Amino acid sequence: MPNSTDLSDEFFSSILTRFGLSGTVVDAEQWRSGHINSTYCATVAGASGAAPRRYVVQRVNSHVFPDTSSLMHNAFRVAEHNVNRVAAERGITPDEASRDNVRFLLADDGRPWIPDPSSSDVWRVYPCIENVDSHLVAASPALAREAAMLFGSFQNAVADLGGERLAETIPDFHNTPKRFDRLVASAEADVKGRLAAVRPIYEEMLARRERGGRLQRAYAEGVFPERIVHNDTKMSNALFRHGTTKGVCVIDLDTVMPGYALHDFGDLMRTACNREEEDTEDLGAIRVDMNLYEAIVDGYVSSARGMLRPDEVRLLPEAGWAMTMEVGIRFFTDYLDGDVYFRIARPDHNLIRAKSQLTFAKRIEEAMPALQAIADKAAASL
Ligand code: GN1
Ligand code: MG
Repeated sequence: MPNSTDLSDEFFSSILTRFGLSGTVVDAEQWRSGHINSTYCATVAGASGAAPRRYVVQRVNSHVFPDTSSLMHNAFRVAEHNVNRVAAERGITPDEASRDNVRFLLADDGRPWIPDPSSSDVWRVYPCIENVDSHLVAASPALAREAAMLFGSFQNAVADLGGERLAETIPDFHNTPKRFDRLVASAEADVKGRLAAVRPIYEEMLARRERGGRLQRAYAEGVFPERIVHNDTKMSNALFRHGTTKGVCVIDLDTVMPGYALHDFGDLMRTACNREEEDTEDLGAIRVDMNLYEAIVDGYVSSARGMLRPDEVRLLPEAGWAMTMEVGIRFFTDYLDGDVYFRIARPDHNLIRAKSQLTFAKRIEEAMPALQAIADKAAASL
């Protein structure tokens, strides 16, 4: 049966065979949600009457992740730890837990990835988590709360990962001051000559540079410790049981690294408290939905309660601001650089994304007293 992707059934077969799946590939589709890696879902026919099974087959972008081997080493360790933890908590086997949690398959050489035949990218495979939905934005406080609980529980689950410190596969990933430095360098280089037309946005971003270092300063002062965190906690990386608001698991373990728990809350706030999508052009519709915000504070603080310090919880709204600004300046920097990092669907896509994020950051600034009051109350309840 022809599949709808740019790759043939035979290509998917050749990959899946290396992961011990020799059945016939009967269908494949591409999932286009991420901005970096390429994700496909391949259906493999079951042997003699067994039901077909679907597998997520992902190509990891080696331009963004030059050290793909460390990335997969991190992601594999974390996924195994999480699956074992969930299995122990629910009294089920790790295999059963992997139905509802990411668990990478091992290839025939014992590694959880294989090289792409014609590039420095790598391929990995995990059984598809079935009967789930993902959402780009949170349609209700129930969904937002549940997403926050999934990310908080994930932080809890990986907090006791033993062994060596996880590799920093993208150094300074959420170092907002360095992201500002790179923005300035790109504006000075202006390789595509795009700056002149968008200088007011650049100026508005630069005016926020000092504030961009608040979390790093708090960390340096010992307000909160480094932890193992997910680092890409957008709403769409939380899965829900199909048709319900019941959380199933978090996906996308590419950037699990040592970092700040606050950044995980912040990136969720960026995507779950704004009812408009990341690339909306309707800037006037962007606002902070206080009901969604209250829901994620409640969900996150209740699920990560044992780990969090009161002074850390007081910084939750600042983290939402920081992650929104940071992602905004990363989109803008990429626009100035000529769109070399984030995948785009139209020429000004990164500029549109940057404008929406800057707008949401401004709405957070205006809402800050109300946001802070809710965080302070949660901190006092610890
Ligand atoms: C990228 O590819 P995706 O959608 O999982 C990016 C995140 C950004 C996000 C913005 C490795 O994530 O940091 O927050 O786009 N991932 C990387 O939507 O840079
Ligand atoms: Mg990601």
